[in-house]
Amino acid sequence: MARATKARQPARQQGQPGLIVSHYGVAVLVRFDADGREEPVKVKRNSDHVVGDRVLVAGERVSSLERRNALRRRDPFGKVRTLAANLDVLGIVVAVRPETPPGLIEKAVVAARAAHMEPALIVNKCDLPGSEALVARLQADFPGIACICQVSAHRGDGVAELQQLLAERGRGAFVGVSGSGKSSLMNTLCPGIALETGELNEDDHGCHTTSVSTLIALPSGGELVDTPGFRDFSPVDVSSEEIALWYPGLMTILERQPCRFRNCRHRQEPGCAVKLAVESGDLAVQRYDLYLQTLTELEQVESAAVTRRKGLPPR
Ligand SMILES: Nc1nc2c(ncn2[C@@H]2O[C@H](COP(=O)(O)OP(=O)(O)O)[C@@H](O)[C@H]2O)c(=O)[nH]1
Ligand SMILES: [Mg+2]
Ligand SMILES: [Zn+2]
Repeated sequence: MARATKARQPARQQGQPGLIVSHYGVAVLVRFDADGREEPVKVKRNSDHVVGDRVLVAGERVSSLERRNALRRRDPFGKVRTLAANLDVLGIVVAVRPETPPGLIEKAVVAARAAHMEPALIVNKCDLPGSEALVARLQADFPGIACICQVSAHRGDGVAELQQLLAERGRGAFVGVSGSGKSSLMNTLCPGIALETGELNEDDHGCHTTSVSTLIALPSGGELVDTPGFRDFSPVDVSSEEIALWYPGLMTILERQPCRFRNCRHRQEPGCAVKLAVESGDLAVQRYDLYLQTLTELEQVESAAVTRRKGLPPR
């Protein structure tokens, strides 16, 4: 029956334009441009549709329109998963407790810049002692980041600033280690959504069929994407060759003074502006080491991908 109906549909059916505002794994909720009506539409479990995608819906068929950008991550099995599309701001949420592992902010900044999203550093829990020192350290370490906000989801400090940022920029998403306060911040920004906070284990989420990702319209303007399991972070769309161009600290050096070789990876190459900056103290050794670590990780991922493509057994 269904097939017969399908066959009768005109081949060039255009479909109705809309926006994916929620994803339930096997269905998406589409908000139609024409009248703002929201309707669920079934999709295949592994279809690449994500929240933030502009789509055309024709009957049961959902086709995504071209994306401006997408936030993607590699899961623990090496598979790349798209989390959200068409974002303007990536809010990197950190706090004095739990500590953010070294290099994670850098990776998130690289991912944001490479995808043309504005990276913003959001220092949450500024009600806790030690926050001032953390902010000072981040300001010194990330002079290239225009927006470093101090907030407290509990006390409400800085929330107005964050609201203004999102209202001005448009659509944002939060990344950061589990426990940094991403859900608490969203609850503060959008009272009434009542996201679970606290001790829940984010790792569980991805495996469950109920895993939902939603676009939340903020009363103060702008939107936030709430995606479960948004913490472990490695840039996906950046190659080992170009990572330095976006890397905090290295980016400014390379803008000022390119290396002798165009494809310099800044390890041992002669005429390397980055090595020179390390030697002269312009670039902190710790920062340089974090870069090398991320570079090596990325090279390993790339060579594993080549091995898979060639069907060779992994090394
Ligand atoms: N002191 C303090 N604790 C906070 C603040 N925001 C969140 N928390 C606490 O930090 C824990 C983790 O918060 P949650 O929002 O679940 O973090 P998520 O894992 O990043 O979503 C919870 O126990 C929150 O109550 C804050 O501004 N100040
Ligand atoms: Mg959470
Ligand atoms: Zn170099």
